[in-house]
Amino acid sequence: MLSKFDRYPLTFGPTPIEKLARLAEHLGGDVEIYAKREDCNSGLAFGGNKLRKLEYIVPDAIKSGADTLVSIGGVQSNHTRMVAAVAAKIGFKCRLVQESWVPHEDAVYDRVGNILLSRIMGADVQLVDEGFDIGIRQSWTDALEDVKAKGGKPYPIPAGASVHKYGGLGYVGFAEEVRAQEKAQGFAFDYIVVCTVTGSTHAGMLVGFAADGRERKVIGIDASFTPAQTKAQVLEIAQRTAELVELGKPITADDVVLVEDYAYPAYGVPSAETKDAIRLTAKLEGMITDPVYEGKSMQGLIDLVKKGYFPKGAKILYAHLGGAPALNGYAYAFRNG
Ligand code: 5PA
Repeated sequence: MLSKFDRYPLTFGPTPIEKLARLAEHLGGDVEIYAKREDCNSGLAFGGNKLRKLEYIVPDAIKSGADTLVSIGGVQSNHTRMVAAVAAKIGFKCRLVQESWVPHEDAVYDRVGNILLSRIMGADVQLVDEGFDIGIRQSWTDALEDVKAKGGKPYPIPAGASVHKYGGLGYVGFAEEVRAQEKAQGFAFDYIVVCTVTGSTHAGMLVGFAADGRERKVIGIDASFTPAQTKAQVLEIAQRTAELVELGKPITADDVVLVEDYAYPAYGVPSAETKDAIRLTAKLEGMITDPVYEGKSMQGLIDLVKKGYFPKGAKILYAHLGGAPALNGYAYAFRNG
């Protein structure tokens, strides 16, 4: 579905699929759980889901004649860290707007983890005192104007690269890659569990898996705590991406499965249950998830398995999308493990 699009390789290649046997056993042994390790996909600044998306955006950035990638996220955004890494790799400058999306108080929150890495990679990091919103932001359009005013040529990359015209393509590729891995291993997955916020990861998967009728088997776990906006954005990106790749069948609102129960108490703030899910996965599997995204989707996966949401014998693929560097901003919560 993607052969007509330019791709600039930023990842190692297909990501491994790992069986989480001890976690599945701990949860009663009725289902099989696997993790697709998108968190280990690249040598660029610890990798993660944004690189698959950026692989289809970088050729357009280079073609445009721009010299500065301009993007936006929260203070501990993984996405902005990945944009900083990609800018370094392709020889662009990088301007990042980091808004106060998370009502989290920690003495070193704006000094460690993702933002630390972005600074080390040479990005021009600007802290802005605005709250959470996955839409287009004034601070970001101001930054684009500011780069121009200073004689630079900005290339705009929206939050999570999601509403970029090519933002959904990378995770169409994920679905194609999973299909090839399923063929090689001799079985297919019944469900794919994914963390959803700005929407293009989920949307891309939905389009990719729609090609073999599995669009409603992609179970999004909302971590935005603004699920109506996130769901609408997933649908909009999926429909646009379906047209781009000529899917040949319509994507409707009912195709977007988004579980809203685990994003509480706020975007970026882990609940006691999120922290328990992070500890459990770490202790049983040595697999690290974060308090903002993957900890919440892991909490959702664990709870849904416990509730019997998945039929006995189901094979579930958990997409591990990265994000561990943000843990440094939450050190106090884990001071006793
Ligand atoms: C992010 C996003 P989508 O935004 O494509 O829905 O992906 C959700 C997601 N897991 C899941 C991890 C580790 C993520 O980083 N992160 C954003 C960021 O600024 O880092 C875009 C919000």
